[in-house]
Amino acid sequence: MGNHKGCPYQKPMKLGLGLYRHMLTRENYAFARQAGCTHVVIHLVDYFNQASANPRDNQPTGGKLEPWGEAGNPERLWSLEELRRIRREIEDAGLVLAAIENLDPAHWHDVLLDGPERARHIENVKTIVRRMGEAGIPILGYNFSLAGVSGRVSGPTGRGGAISVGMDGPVDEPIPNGVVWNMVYDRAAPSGTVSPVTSDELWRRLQRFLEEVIPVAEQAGVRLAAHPDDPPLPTLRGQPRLVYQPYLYQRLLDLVPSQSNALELCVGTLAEMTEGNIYEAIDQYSRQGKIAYLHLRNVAGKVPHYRETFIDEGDVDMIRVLSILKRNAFEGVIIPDHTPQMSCAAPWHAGMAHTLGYMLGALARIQDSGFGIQDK
Ligand SMILES: [Mn+2]
Repeated sequence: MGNHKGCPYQKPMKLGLGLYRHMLTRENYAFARQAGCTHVVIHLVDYFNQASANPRDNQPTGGKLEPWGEAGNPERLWSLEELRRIRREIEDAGLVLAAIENLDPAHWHDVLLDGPERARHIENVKTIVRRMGEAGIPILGYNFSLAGVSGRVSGPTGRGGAISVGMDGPVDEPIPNGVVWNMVYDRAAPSGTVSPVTSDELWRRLQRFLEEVIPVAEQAGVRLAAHPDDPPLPTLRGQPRLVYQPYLYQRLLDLVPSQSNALELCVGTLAEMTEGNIYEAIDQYSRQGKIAYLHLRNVAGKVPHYRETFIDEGDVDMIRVLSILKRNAFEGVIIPDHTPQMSCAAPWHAGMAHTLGYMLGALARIQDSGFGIQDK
């Protein structure tokens, strides 16, 4: 980390690609390399499991209120052997495995819900963190959220009629029992809905989680990286949200100060927030060396009315974002978050290739020009 502003020996930022579980194939690793990536971030949760409303060629969308899909096997944690195998396959393809993004609700739902299996679920998270350390995977992205990514709408709202997602006002339907963070973890749950909790209670759950897991992460050489609440509303489906304004990231960091308590900073989600300033937020958190890795996407509007856009349009000046990161000596991985779907046989891949090409150009401009050092 360190804070060597303008140091001529500063390492460049790294370009990566996020791949969903069903995309962990040699073909997609080759695609990442061809598009100029050196790193990948992988998802091991299958968001698309048993979900007809959630096509595999798009980011996980679901319906406005329907969950993405079914959570994994609660009895089967990701094994050390599996983690090592995936890392080896990625390295054989000439790439570096930078991070695993997201925990499976099957393994930790009662940490989020403070349910009867909490003690076992905290041990699950610790076990996963230890195994990641042993497998040499340095970052675990997570999202401490009950409602997750609900309430978005999908339609041809992108440039040229590209299918994109956004929000058309808040959604207040409560979460059904057996569902948390967009996924069904118990098909047989009794009917009814998850009782609302207070914001203070949810912050206490997060604090307890960090106090128990961060020491294990420090020992394992793994950084936990928190994604903000997307969409960033103060409440969603009757439940509180944690990081729905830029300053709330600092509250999360200050709960347990540690190099292992870090951020999966999502530029799109921060830009959707109603307060603060995206550039000041990126400066604040990159200056502290707290960004483990970064999601990059553009957006037009703010909650509860916004649309995800292509990277080269929308409200956020990406060159300015990258300049701030360079100035603060950010040496981590940047991945495209999601993009609108392009009209062709491979809508997801085309959107990613477009974004990665833009980012290569932007990074070349930043690296060569000394732009970041001058941008005060
Ligand atoms: Mn994101």
